Amino acid sequence: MLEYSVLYPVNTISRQAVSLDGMWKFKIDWDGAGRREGWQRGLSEFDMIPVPASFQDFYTSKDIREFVGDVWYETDVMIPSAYKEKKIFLRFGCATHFAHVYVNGQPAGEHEGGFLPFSIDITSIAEFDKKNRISVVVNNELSTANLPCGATITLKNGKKKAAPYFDFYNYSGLQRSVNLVVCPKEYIFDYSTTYQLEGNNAKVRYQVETAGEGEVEVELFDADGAGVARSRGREGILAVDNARLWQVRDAYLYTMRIHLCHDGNVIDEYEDQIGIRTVEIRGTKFLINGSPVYLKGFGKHEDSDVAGRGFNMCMMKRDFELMKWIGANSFRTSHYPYDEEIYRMADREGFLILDEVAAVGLFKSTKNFVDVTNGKVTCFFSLDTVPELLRRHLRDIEELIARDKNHPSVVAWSLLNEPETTTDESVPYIEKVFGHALALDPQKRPRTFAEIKNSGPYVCKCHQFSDFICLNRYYGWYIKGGYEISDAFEDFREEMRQWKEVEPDKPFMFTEYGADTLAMEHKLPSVMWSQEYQEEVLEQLHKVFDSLDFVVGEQVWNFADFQTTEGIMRVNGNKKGIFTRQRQPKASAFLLKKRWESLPLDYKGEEA
Ligand code: CKX
Repeated sequence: MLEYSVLYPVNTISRQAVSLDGMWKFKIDWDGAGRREGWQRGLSEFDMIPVPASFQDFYTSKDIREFVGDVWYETDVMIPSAYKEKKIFLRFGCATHFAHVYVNGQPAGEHEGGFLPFSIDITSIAEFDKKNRISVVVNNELSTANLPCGATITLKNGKKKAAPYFDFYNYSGLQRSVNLVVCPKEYIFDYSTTYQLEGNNAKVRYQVETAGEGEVEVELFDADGAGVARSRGREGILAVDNARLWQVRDAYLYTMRIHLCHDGNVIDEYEDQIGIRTVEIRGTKFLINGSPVYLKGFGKHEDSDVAGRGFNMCMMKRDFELMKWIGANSFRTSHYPYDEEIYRMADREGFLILDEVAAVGLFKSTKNFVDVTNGKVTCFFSLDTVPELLRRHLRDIEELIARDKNHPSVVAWSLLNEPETTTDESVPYIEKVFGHALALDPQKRPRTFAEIKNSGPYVCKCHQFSDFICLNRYYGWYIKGGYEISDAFEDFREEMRQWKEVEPDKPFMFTEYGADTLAMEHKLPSVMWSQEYQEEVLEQLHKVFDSLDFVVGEQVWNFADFQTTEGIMRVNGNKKGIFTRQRQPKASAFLLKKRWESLPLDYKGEEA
């Protein structure tokens, strides 16, 4: 169990979430002097920047954009004496990638890993009826000892440079909301649910963890606010007659209200929305509520102009509208856990999420998008940083499942993206990762990882750990693009024939496929990078998917163009988006809309 509660911050009769979002003081620690000089005692000569946001794209200086090292943030918060008998936490939606937090100059806590929330108990150091200074030093250095993996190199001029082993920009900073969370001294720490469907009825099993003694009462309300079931105790069953299920693109949410009581008096109240649904893999089918579903959608990124990877509520809204317009029903949170608001929106809109931990770059290459296809072996799992990496990876999985386990939209865990799996050393590592997720998830959701071309059917030593197989395949792009495309598709069919031999009883999904395309580029007949070529690649690949009954999902790469490290293979970013970075459609958006609107939800589901 985590040492802090990661429950989403809510306001109830007993709890308050005070947003600390806004303009924060900001200072780049060019020479790494801040910790030594004690900048937590108050920043001087600072700038002001918005939180949440990545800091990189506000500035016109390349040195700031490319800065690697410590950056400092500071704000203050008035804590009234009315909170004296309460527990007071600082809750960060994330800090990318390492954070040390100080309150009034005193060390308050720290966190490793850049994409998950953490809470720091500041009850004993808070000063009442005064402004409390919150200082955070955030470090964005990459290494193979932390997720996502990469290196930090030093240039001849002494400046550091990020060398990611992954294909997205190393945006960093306080990229998600920060809250002061105030709750009673004895409080609800966590809860979880599992579901069992019985005809028209459902059993919702729950578990509540509390910090402190007291009795627990749980009540379930329907969408109109009418009470439908109640129970007492830290564990129990809520019996729901005529349960309305959470269905794909037809979400129904119940409100779960938890009370922690002393002698009949409510000490703490927590409220959340849950969806009643089951997830199961049976044979080669992926089932929601016992019925086969076909997943259509995207690998995405949290990425937008100016805010970078900072949570952008307007973009989130636009993205969901576009996904509905195009007929998608799912997405993968490639390549890291996204902001909590995105999962809440998916819960409401009925989207299926493959929830990915930030385990990307477990293949030692700064051009991994090429090397993961050409058979290169980097012996990643022989690196001496791997034990430390595994510790952090397991911890990230724990934090991910603690945060996301109650979202009906989360239907699978994606535990790695494109790791090297052809060496013996990869096996115990990946086995531990999979075992950990299974042990921690109360709902025992299916687990998977996204496999690269190098991890082919006869050479991958780890596919057996996946409950369903996810493939990232670029036939027609990294593999035999252009006029060779016909060979590419023959090779593709052959690879899938081999996969069926190796994994005959599992469903397969394509979690990446596509082609880079410049939104302004048209060419007849097509050439690579033109809009016409992207359409051709997708059309051909879809034909192969359609011919394979064990392929039960397609998530094209990528939803939108996104920022990457600069290089000769990237035109100011990765351009495989179906939409531009500004969220306007390329020609292939219309092709996908036509296809996805015509595919029934239970496509290929017949014999399940
Ligand atoms: N997959 C051959 C991981 C993504 C990249 C994508 C690409 C690669 C392809 C691997 O993060 O963006 O190169 O477009």
